[in-house]
Amino acid sequence: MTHSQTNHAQVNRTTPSSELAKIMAHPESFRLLYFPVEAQGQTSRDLLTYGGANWESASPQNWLEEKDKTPFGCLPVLFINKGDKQVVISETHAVENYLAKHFGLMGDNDYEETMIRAFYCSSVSLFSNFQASVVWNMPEVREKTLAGFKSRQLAHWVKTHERHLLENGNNGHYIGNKMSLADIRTVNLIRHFSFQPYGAELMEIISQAPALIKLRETVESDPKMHQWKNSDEAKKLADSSKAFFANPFAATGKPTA
Ligand SMILES: N[C@@H](CCC(=O)N[C@@H](CS)C(=O)NCC(=O)O)C(=O)O
Repeated sequence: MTHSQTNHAQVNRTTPSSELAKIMAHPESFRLLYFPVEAQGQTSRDLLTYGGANWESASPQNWLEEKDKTPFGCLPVLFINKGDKQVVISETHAVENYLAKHFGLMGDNDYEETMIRAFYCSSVSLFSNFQASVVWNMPEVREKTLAGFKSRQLAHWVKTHERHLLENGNNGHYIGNKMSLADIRTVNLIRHFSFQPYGAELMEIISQAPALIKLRETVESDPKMHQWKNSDEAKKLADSSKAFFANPFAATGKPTA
């Protein structure tokens, strides 16, 4: 097994950062290690697809054994390969930001980059809030927290994002007339909502925001994204996401108060 096939982080911290940066600037291939669902892995998979990278998706074979061999004991982890050299990075947002910058999805100037980060952070915050207050909350309180999430956080996010998208001309992008990290992350947030057992209630709210719907259609109809989303691998990830979120505690055990 070559280093690029293992799931272990073998970062040589004694290598000068300038050498590691060269690998990151001119990688030959990537390997994304994540569980076989969309969730926190999908934006990176989409970025690799959109960037036309030579990449493969991998899932842990025995997570409990592999956990401590990853940088932070959690996934996703991205392996960046060049020849026999490798850089390993982790933490979803660090990985996504690196990939987006590498593939030119962070705008054309400081203003655009900052705005892309702002839209991105807003969608990431909503995702985190949703995960903590609804998905991974105790099932007994979920009905109440879901109602609060829908009427407050989701409604507010939809209203403000709709306004920003309309201000940009309702062209299916947050900034200018081109794809960015924010576009891709928001579409994955909407997809994540749609995978939940109560997804129809969340999608009903989003369906009242035509500019957000247009954003989703624009991202998903990009030729590379369309091809990827219609691949057997991507369809399997969507199906297993729905199955996983039907009962997330089946995999982890129920939380205690
Ligand atoms: N702070 C990390 C959190 C990632 C995270 O929570 N990953 C989950 C899957 S979405 C995980 O690895 N869970 C398995 C575990 O914690 O053992 C990030 O943003 O990447």
